[in-house]
Amino acid sequence: MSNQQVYNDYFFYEPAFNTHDGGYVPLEVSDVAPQKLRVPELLKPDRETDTDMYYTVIAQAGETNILPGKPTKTWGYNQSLLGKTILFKRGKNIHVTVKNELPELTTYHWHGLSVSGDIDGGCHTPVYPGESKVLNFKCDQPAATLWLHAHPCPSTAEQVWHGLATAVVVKDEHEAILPLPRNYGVDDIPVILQDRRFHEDNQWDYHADYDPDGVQGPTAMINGTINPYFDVTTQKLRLRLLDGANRREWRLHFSDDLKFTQIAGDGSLLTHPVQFTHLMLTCAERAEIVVDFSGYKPGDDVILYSDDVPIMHFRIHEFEKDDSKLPDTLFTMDTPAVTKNTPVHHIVMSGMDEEVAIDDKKFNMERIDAKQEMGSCEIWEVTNTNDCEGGMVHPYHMHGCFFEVLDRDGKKPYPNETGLKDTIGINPNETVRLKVWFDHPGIFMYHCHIIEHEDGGMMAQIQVDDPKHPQKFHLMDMDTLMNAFAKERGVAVEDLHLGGMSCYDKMNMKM
Ligand SMILES: [Cu+2]
Repeated sequence: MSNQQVYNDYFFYEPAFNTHDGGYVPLEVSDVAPQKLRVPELLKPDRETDTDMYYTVIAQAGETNILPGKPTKTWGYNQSLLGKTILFKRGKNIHVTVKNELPELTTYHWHGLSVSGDIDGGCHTPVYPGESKVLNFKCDQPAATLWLHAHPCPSTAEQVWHGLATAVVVKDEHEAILPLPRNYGVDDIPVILQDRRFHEDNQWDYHADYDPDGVQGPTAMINGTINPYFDVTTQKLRLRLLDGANRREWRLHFSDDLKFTQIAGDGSLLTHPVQFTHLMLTCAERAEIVVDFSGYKPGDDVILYSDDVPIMHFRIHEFEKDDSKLPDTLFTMDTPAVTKNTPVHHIVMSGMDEEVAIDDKKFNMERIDAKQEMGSCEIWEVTNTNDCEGGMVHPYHMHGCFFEVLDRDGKKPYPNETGLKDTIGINPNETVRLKVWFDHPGIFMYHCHIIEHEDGGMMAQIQVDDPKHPQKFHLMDMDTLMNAFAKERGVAVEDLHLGGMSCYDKMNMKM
C-alpha cells in the first residue's frame, strides 16, 4: 500500500452530528460485566451443489439473555435475536425459503443485494404469519457485506428494533485471492452496531421510546451483546461494520488513535485501501476495516469508542506475525460512462420530525415517483434542504441498484466513498451527485435510512422496466397492510398504532 496518508477526520458536518439533536440520547458507559461478543454462526445451507445454494430463513419471536436478570423479548432470523450470517457465493443460483413464524406480517429486504423487485423484499412483498415463500435468484455481484432486515410499511423501524436484522456476506473469486483476513469468527467478524433502551424487566418498549426523528437508546448493543469483548488471536482483524441502528450515527475510533485500513464500503471493496483513525457511519452504511494489532502484546486491551464512549474491547492474546501487504488497487469500477446526454434526476429530501418528505411528498405505496429503464444510466442529484444549523444528516438509500458517488457539492467525495455504494449520508444544505443504474427490473424504494423517517414518509419508489421484457407490476396498498396488522394484533384498524402513522396524521395526510 503506497498511499500512506492517514485521515483523522469524520468528514461530515459537525454542526449536523446527531449529538446536537434536541432529542439526542447520549450513549452511556455500560455497568454490565464484560461479555464475550456474540459472533453469529454462519447459517448452514440446507443443501449446496457446485451451482446452487439452498437456505431457509425463519423470522421468529423469542427471548434472549442480553442483560443479567430477565431475558428480553426479541425477534430474529433462525434465532431469537438478529440472525445467523448468510453467505452467498457469486455465480451460484440461490434459493431461499423465507418463513414467517412471527405474530405479524413482515418482509425480507436484502439490503444491497442486486436482485429484481419481487426478490428485494420492499413493502410490496409481505409474507403473512405462518406463510413461506421461495426466492430464486442468481448471485452476481462483487464480494461485500450486505444485510437482511424487515421492511414492511410503515412498521420497518419497530421490526428492526425488535431484532430483525442480520449480516449477509457475498464472496467472489477476486476477493478470495487478496491478502485479507477471512477466517470467519476468528479474524473476520460482522460487527452490527445498534443501541437500545432497556425498560423494566430488561424489556424494550418501542412505543415508549418513539421519536419521529429516530428511536435511540443509551446502551450500545453490538451483535446483540452489551459491553462486549473480543479475543484477538491474529495480528490482523477484519471487522465488517454495519450501522444497524434506527437512527444513531457511529463515530468510531480506537484507543491510542490506532489507525485502521478501510477496505470495503457498502457494495464492494474500495478501489484503494484508505487509512483512518476516525470513521463515521450513518444508518445502514457498511465499512469493512482491517485493524493491525502488531503494536500490542498479550494482555493489552484495545478499546473501540463511539464519540467518547467505550463500546467494545479487544483483548489481545498471542498471535503469529502477519506483515502481509495489501495491493494499492483492490477493486476496479466497471460502471456505465456518463456523457453530456446522461439524464439528470433531481430529488429533494426535506424536513425533520413528522415533516420529512421526498420531493415534498410522503410515501404512497400506490404512486410511482420515478421511472428508469434497466441498463440505462442516470445522474441522480440528491439534495438535503435541512439547514446547516439545526439540520441533520439524512442517510439516503436506494434499493435495486448500486451507485457511484460523483461529488458532494461539486467537491470530491470522501476518501472512502469509492467502490459501489447503496447508502450515503447527505449533509444539510448539500447536494450529492450519484451515478445510478439498475441491472434488474421491478419496483424499488429509495428513502432516508433513519428508519423512522422512512416509515414517516421520507420514501419514494421507482419503476424499473426491462425494455426487452415489459412487465406489469403489482402494487400493494396501505389499507390491505393496515387491515392485516390490525387483525394480527387483535385491534380495530382505527386503534392500530404503527410508528410512521403519526407523521402522516400530523401533516393531515392519508397514509
Ligand atoms: Cu432522514
